[in-house]
Amino acid sequence: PVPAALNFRTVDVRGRHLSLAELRAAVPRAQAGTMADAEGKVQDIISAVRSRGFAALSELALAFDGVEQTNPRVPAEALHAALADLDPAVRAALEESIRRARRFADGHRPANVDVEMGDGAVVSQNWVPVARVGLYVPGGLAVYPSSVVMNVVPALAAGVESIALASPPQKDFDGLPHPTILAAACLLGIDEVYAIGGAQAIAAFAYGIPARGADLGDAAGIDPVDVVTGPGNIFVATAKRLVKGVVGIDSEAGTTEIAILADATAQPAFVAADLISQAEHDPKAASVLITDSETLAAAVRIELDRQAAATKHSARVREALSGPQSGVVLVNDIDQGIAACDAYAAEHLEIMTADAPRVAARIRNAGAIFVGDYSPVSLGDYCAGSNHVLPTSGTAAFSSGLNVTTFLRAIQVVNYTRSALEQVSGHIVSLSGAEDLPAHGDAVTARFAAGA
Ligand code: HSO
Ligand code: ZN
Repeated sequence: PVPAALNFRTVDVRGRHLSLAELRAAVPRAQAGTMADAEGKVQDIISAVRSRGFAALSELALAFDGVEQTNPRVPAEALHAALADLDPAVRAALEESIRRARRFADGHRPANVDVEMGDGAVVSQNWVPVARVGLYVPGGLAVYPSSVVMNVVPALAAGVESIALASPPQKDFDGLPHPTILAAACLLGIDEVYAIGGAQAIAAFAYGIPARGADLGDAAGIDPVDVVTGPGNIFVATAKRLVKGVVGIDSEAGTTEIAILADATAQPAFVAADLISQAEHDPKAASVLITDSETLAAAVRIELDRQAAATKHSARVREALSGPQSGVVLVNDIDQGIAACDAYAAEHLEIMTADAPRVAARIRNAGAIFVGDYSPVSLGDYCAGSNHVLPTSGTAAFSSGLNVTTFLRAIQVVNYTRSALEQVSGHIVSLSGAEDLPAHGDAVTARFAAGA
């Protein structure tokens, strides 16, 4: 039977001048409250993991993953065996992906600076890696060895010394994460890998898990980390939001989104294929087309119906495209299109317009931008060199995708000589007086008092 046409909805903002707030309200978006709904459940999981450690982890592995688990640590032999068994074509692809990600990471590591503020007055900014990180690799409807690359490569390039990785236990693989994930970890030299999924993995990393004694079957503990990164579903994104402050996080990289800004010059088949490629991740994934061309919108609809019916994960794709989070936004012109893109702040934004680089340069809010007909999101997902762990649900307006600086802190170092301090001492005394904090000024004048 031919499935009914997709319910890919239309939002028409043409002929109206909408403010940023109005545009934000108009663009397709998952129903508000989705994250709030998850929050209660996720908080319970975090509390259980904090208070009962390994015992809670094994209960959650049984409940969520259907796996009996006593110790989530993946044995080194399993990592090596997975790499030995890896399909050579997948290995070659991972190696190329790693090479490009490394090259890009090395290219954007920020340089330390020493700035001379005056004679004998130096202020430096040094980028220092955090000591330990916990990287999360999802494994629900799909398995994500590519996310191993995206998490690990920038952490290594930043100089992080201790790297732990978690991914959900799989019933079909003896309760270990998927073998391709283990192989990718092994390829990158990561040996601390845990079979822990979802919010419980984020909690285990944030708070650590105490070692278990011989009475309960020895297990080394999990040390808490400084930063947790990685993409995931709504539960993972919510868990990251809840532990933020206890640890650093990259961004809320939740259910995936693609927006495409296209005009009449775009290829409808490419546009549809790219919208479908991200809808394939999750029935809640968002695929949004923003265009000033009704003709293109109509042609894309035809392509979507055709391609969505034929694709492997048709049911999931159709659900994602028919949800309130997906649809086409009809705009007056490219200027209003750019405003709509900024209001939406997509995780991934493709530009398929005339003079795409110029249009791309005008975008302010996006996790990553893909320019022209030959830079699809799936290139970035696997092999561009860019990162695919990116801010979702509008958080691209204030946060960045995973990159080397995610794992670095900028430490400012102040080094003034006696005479350099003396030069500004009067100003310090004035300001300390103005703030009624005279001891601040005294700390300076004490150094220049007779006999000092
Ligand atoms: N598009 C996803 C990443 C991914 N796609 C991994 C395929 N594998 C979120 O950026
Ligand atoms: Zn993807």
